[in-house]
Amino acid sequence: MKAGFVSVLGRPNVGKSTLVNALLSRRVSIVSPKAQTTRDDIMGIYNAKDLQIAFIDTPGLFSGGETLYRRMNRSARRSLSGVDAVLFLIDASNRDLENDISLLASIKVDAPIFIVLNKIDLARAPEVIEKKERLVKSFPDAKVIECSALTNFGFSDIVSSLVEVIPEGLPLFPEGQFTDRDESFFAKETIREYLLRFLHEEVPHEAAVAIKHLTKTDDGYDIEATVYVEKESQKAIVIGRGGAMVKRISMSARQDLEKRWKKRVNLRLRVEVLKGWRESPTLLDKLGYGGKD
Ligand SMILES: Nc1nc2c(ncn2[C@@H]2O[C@H](COP(=O)(O)OP(=O)(O)OP(=O)(O)O)[C@@H](O)[C@H]2O)c(=O)[nH]1
Ligand SMILES: [Mg+2]
Repeated sequence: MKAGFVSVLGRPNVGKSTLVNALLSRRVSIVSPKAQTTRDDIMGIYNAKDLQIAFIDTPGLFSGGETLYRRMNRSARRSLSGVDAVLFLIDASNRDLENDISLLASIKVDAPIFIVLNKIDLARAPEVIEKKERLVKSFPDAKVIECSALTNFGFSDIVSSLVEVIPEGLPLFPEGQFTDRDESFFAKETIREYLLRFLHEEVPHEAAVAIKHLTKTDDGYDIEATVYVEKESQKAIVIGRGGAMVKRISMSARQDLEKRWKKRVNLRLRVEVLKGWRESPTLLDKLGYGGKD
């Protein structure tokens, strides 16, 4: 039996969460077309015959000014401690390879790094060849794997490469466990997923979700949650005309959670202004983002 931890790193929007979900055939992490979707490390535990891999999906690495973004970066870099391997994802369809290269060069880790050229379905062959040549020049020891998290292309290559470096050992988690996160986390992230889906860039990026109360009832869950935004104008947008938008978000999140848990869910969603939450270490602690500075 082999068992180990693998950190999944890369710039925002390269497909880290999509890849972890697809490898597990399960939605552990939220996905959206917008950058900075993932804000916390989240584990997706992959089980196969004689093999267990705990993938750590991380927030996209980038240099943003706010305390929230510094904490997201730190959370991603922290995931590297004690890992057996790193999957460093690059968007194969993106022209901006030099940014990925300098980011990868800045990663200090005592474990093998596999470069995964994701979104290969969107890239043209000559583009892929050129990118691979450039990567091999910069990182002669790293293996480059072509992949499409959307079509499951390259997955056997990823798993067999990891198997070579993951140590022999007992399972790290019981077989039925597929994540390290609890129901409150999934409720919070599901609400964020619909904020990201239904609203323009600025609003979901400046919004946080807190689960105020989650209890198990006879037939399901009773949840009370608050969406915090930075400004009154954003509050009005999230609520929508006559409450239409907040209703749409809470109904979609409720149906999604009911499907996930196969239980009835009662969800009450409020919207409040919490000015400066992305800059305040105390508020970030309260909202569960990223530990101490
Ligand atoms: N065409 C294509 N799209 C992909 C692929 N992988 C991911 N995507 C899309 O890319 C977008 C971003 O995917 P995510 O999985 O949220 O990316 P991420 O790296 O986790 O992003 P952050 O959490 O913001 O750092 C989504 O719209 C995905 O559907 C792929 O292999 N091919
Ligand atoms: Mg993500």
